[in-house]
Amino acid sequence: MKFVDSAKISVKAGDGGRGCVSFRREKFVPKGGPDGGDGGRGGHVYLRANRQLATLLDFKYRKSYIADRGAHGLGARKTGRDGGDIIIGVPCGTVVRNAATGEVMCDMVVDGQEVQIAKGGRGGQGNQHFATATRQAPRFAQPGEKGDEFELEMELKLMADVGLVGFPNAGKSTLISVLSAARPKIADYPFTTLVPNLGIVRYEEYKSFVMADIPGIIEGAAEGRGLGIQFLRHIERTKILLIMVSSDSEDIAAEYATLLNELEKFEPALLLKPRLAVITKMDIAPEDFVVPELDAAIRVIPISSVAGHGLKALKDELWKQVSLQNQQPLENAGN
Ligand SMILES: Nc1nc2c(ncn2[C@@H]2O[C@H](COP(=O)(O)OP(=O)(O)OP(=O)(O)O)[C@@H](O)[C@H]2O)c(=O)[nH]1
Ligand SMILES: [Mg+2]
Repeated sequence: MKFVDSAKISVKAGDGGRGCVSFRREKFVPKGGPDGGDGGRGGHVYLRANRQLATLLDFKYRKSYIADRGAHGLGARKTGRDGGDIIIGVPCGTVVRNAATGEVMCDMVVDGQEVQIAKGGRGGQGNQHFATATRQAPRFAQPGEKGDEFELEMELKLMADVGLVGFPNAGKSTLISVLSAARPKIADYPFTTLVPNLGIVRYEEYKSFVMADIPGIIEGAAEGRGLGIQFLRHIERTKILLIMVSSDSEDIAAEYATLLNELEKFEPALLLKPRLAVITKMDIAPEDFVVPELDAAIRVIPISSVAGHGLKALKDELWKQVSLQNQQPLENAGN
């Protein structure tokens, strides 16, 4: 599975229409005043995030997007028509850079987010505006302004909805392998996973969400122990965190607290995300195992990826949370 997808396109907003030079002509009025209308505005180019789109593949086939120019002004003070705007759909998670400078122009995050990426040129003023007491017959008008023009570099980062967080060996990769088509390496030694894996979890018919399996975290990860925590940036944008602790952990509550603590050291905002906890490997838990309460506000779901226990309840709960987040209104959508 490919996580980063990129494309380069050029966009050009429409130029403004020219202002018109014209003089009123009426029967019996030999020398009418200036009546040249203004040019229309050139079309803008917008980008709009669309969660139905999954890749940047379309841009391999079409690389150039040019909006119409504004129509030129006409006599009798008629303003030219504005050029039509263009809206280019991009998948959520597309970062857009100005190819010439490398500067990030926008980050398309939320479904429906719209950004004006290239501004159409203003129409020029017609000669009707330039008449003064001493210059009653201006024979000039303004040209239209140029529309913006950019080469854009787009990069799509597939955004995970759910990020798996746990100590090494907690069973993160095993969970993603039973819930999705992802086939990460699974082994009974710590730090099996070195790079994040993404998997698409199908839910009922037609529904799905993306899960990110990342390397294990240990106490002191923020100070560089284990694999460190830099890979936590892969879950910075997930909607939900799934905190995973194995049923054979020596102290489940302490392990849970350590994980939250390391998350907080990386980025305090991570703790503001909705989260769920699972106790994994319930198939090897002793008979008298009691599912602990970890945090008053969150649900703790016991599961076994190997035996398939609790997975339906987990998927139901994850879907519920993901769709709740999807319904959030546009906020922090960037510019
Ligand atoms: N009995 C049992 N073993 C499990 C279960 N889930 C995972 N394991 C085992 O636990 C070990 C670690 O599993 P992984 O899925 O690789 O764990 P991880 O959290 O991805 O580990 P790292 O990538 O090292 O962080 C493997 O030997 C798995 O077979 C489970 O539900 N029951
Ligand atoms: Mg793993």
